[in-house]
Amino acid sequence: MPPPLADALAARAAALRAELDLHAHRYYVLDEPGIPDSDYDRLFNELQALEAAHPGLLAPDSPTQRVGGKPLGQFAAVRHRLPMLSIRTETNTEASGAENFDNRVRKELGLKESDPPVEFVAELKFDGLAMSLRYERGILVQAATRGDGAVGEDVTQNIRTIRQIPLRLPADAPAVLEVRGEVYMRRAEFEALNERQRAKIAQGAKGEKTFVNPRNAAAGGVRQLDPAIAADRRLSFFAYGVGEVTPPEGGGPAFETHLQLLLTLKSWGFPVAAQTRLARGATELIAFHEAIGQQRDQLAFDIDGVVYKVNALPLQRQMGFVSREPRWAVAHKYPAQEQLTTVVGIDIQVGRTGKLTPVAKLAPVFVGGVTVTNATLHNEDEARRKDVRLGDTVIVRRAGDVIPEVVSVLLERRVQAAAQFTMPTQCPVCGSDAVREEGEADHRCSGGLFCAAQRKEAILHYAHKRAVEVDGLGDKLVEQLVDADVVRTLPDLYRLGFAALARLDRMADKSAGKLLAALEKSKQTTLARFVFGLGIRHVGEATAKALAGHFGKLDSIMDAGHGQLLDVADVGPVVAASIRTFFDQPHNREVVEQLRACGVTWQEGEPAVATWRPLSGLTLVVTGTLPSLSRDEAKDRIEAAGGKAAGSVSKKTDYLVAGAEAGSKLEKAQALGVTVIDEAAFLALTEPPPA
Ligand code: 5U1
Repeated sequence: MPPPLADALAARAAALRAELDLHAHRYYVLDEPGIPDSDYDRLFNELQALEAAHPGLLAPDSPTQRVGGKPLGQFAAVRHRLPMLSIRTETNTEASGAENFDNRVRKELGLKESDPPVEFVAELKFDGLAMSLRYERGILVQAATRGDGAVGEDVTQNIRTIRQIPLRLPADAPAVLEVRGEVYMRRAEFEALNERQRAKIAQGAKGEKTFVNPRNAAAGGVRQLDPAIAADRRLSFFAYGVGEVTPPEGGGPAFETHLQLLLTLKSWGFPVAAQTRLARGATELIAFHEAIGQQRDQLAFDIDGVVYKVNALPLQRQMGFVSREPRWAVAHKYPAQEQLTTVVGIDIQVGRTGKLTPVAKLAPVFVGGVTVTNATLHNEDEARRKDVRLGDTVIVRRAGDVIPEVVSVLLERRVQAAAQFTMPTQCPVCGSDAVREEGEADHRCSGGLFCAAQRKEAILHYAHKRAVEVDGLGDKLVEQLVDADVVRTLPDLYRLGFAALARLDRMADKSAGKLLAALEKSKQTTLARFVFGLGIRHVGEATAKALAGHFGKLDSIMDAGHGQLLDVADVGPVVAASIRTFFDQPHNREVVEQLRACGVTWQEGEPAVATWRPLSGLTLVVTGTLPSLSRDEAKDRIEAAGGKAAGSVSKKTDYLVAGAEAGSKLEKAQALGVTVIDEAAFLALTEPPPA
């Protein structure tokens, strides 16, 4: 006989829940998805529809109920049945930190030197917030923060949104089980959250902010009264211990060791960090501390140390605890990766490629294992986004070998109203214009060869075998020449004498002679090699060849306008602007003249047959009714002559072609001083030459 309908629906709901729980565990805890997202969504939707149609089937442990709750007015207080202990911290970050703990344990246990090593469990110390999860008859009934260890806050609604935390446990779980662990945020989720926050701020959302680190974002998420906001933080959880445990009638698993306990928690669906290990004696603790220290920056989440625990539970009980800290456990820290310090200045550093980087000068601070006095602010936009100012208190971060950076400013500690940061308009090293090209984040010094900061790079580039080629002028030698101030600009290379060279370290007479001969040889070059050798930004070998072929003469390249440069195959607006900026700097022209004066020569040629592009680089707007041309015909003529046809008048408009009844565009052009021409003048301008 088929089961009554109600039973069949309840059975289907139970089957769907079991299947969804299984796949959520595989996905969120084991990181091994078993079905595609779309299949999961289909099962989820079916369960949701079933529960909506039959509210009697709804259950608090249903996966559909993770974000079910309404915003709270405040959190209720929770008295922990067993206190939530904290952990003693070993701040000695060296290997001896582990030895100290091992010695203490051995002493407490009355072990002699000849006794075997103590068995420990070594775990990660997650940088999150401690949580106690209470399950009664297998159902999550309460999640509470540590608070003062005796009384915490009931944050169950928010914790239910964490997909890694089971809402229901398998049948072999104890009647009452409190799982202790850490709620944290994965780094990728933290970055994504801040990305979303930045987008909201950019759109003018009020009261939004970015978060300083994953721990703050996680703690803030747990303390949200609205569970929808907590859900949006996509928090995670690791289990590392238990509180109250009441075995089911007939007894439950009797744990002998801490490791056994962790493995059992894992079997009940809780995430336990994969790095957890058994370690015998101080030597293995030290090895664990070192190994995890190496992996620390590659982990998907922040840790601030490792934890050692005596493995045998009877020994733990024997040792007990002092003032809320067990004697059988310790957190062995790593050097902090974040510290507070103050900004004593903001300098501009000029890199070897001319990039200008704002750098915060800091009151010395020990962070990430070294003393830090500088932190990069990357570029103008970053410096302004973080709004770092002189005198500010800032959080500095140094993770692994990464360059230290300012994470954020503590605005509440800003005492003096220093000015907002602005990028200088001139290179602080050579005084050339600092240029930020369209679409680029960085400012660059346009000084090129003239700028001391870029000199070594510029000389090496000039001497490269695909450029002017000075055989034997490698980086060590260039370094010496520049550091000894023997070579300041490229022409100085050709002024080097035998005596000056022979004075350099490791420079034998023979090598000096060889270099002088190579320099002499390099004077005979080609225009393309010379132009490439100048190191103009965006001008690679192919572009240099195209420029040489197109113009034939160096002076023509140096004097070409933006529009003329655009006529060269391979040259777009960015490259054209870069060439112009380079030759607009008097120092760069001076260097070129001096190189020529030193005897650097090449065969000049005729310009390539000029293509007819009289409107190259110019923008025209057509308005009103022209006597003979339609709008489209006029547009075609502009483009055929190499110009750009625009729809509206602006400061960038070069000509307005005005016909009858020209209206507001004519008025605007006149107001802006744009040249206005009639159709006759336009036809004359765009008349192609006779074939
Ligand atoms: N991995 C781990 N973290 N952690 C933090 N274990 C662990 N144990 C703790 C704490 C506060 O406390 C117990 C030793 C009581």
